[in-house]
Amino acid sequence: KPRVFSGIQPSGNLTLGNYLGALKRFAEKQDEGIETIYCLVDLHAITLWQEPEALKRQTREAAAAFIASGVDPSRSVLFNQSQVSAHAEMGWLLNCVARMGWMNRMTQWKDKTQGKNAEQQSLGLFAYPALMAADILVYHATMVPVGEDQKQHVELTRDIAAKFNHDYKTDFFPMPEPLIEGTATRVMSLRDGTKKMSKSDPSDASRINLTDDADTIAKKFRKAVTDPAPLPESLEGLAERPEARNLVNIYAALSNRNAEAVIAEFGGQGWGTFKPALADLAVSKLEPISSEMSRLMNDPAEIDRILGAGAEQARAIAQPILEGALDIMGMVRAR
Ligand code: AQP
Repeated sequence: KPRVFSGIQPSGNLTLGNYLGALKRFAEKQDEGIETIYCLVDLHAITLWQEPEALKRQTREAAAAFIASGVDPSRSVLFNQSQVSAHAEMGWLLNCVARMGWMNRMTQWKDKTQGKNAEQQSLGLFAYPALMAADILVYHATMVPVGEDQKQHVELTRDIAAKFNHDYKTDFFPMPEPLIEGTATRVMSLRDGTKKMSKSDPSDASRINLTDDADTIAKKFRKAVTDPAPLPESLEGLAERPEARNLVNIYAALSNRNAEAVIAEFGGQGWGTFKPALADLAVSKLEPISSEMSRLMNDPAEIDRILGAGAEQARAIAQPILEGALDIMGMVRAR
């Protein structure tokens, strides 16, 4: 039976990249009637230091963003990772299956340690992909909707599952598939079309935050770095123009069309026409989300209640799978 699992780190402001690459698609998967489990991965967030009060606020805000984007806690399981201890326990088991060399090859590890002394990074940051594998495998999830940047981690999850199955001569773990679909699988920075839009980018102008107001959204798109040429008449004309391609893809994803249809409408027009149209579209899609988020944030106790109830549902699925893995690995249990 197909089962979807995915997560987001509550490590700061969620961005338009997180919305188009993840949240919007999470709601779509739920609406297709597939069993969906979504997690705020707070144990991943602390691989880089988080101010404790800020982490709590960000976790509630991310939960509000899920709900405001259409994830319905009565149809999807929605919770924060640290409330379901099976994640950390399965994480340990898989730390003992995964190899250091595999972790060393992860591009996210390389990116996050670039220009820094890797010796000074937390052990958790290095082991992050094994915990992510545990997040997925502890539900026997088969489908993992993610942005392009997470593809390598889902492939590693398959390698870890395959090694476990091989080492213990079992078919216990099903192989999860990354689902990377749509026109916005990699939304780029508004300041540099070769860099991913990221919530941890030091420049706020590089991203649209889900909490930005209409004026800020319009200003950020107006100031987005582009070349001066008008939009091309055909899709091929975007090939060597990463900034233009990014803005066209964002327009396409927000309007549920493909890039071709956007070029058919705007080809030959200048940025003076396209950027305001993009800003208007983004505001019309994001404004209802940000106002629903602020409404939900007025009642943090209700958000905590929703996450607690989701954690209970998650535990009921994860615990027997964790027990199964422990048994296969030879851990004695009371009968
Ligand atoms: N720019 C993006 N375009 C498309 N999808 C994206 N995602 C993130 N950025 C983009 C997708 O959002 C989900 C959650 O990501 P995450 O928060 O777990 O971590 P991340 O991928 O490391 O995201 P950020 O925003 O770049 O966070 P920081 O700056 O903290 O590292 C994933 O499915 C991801 O693909």
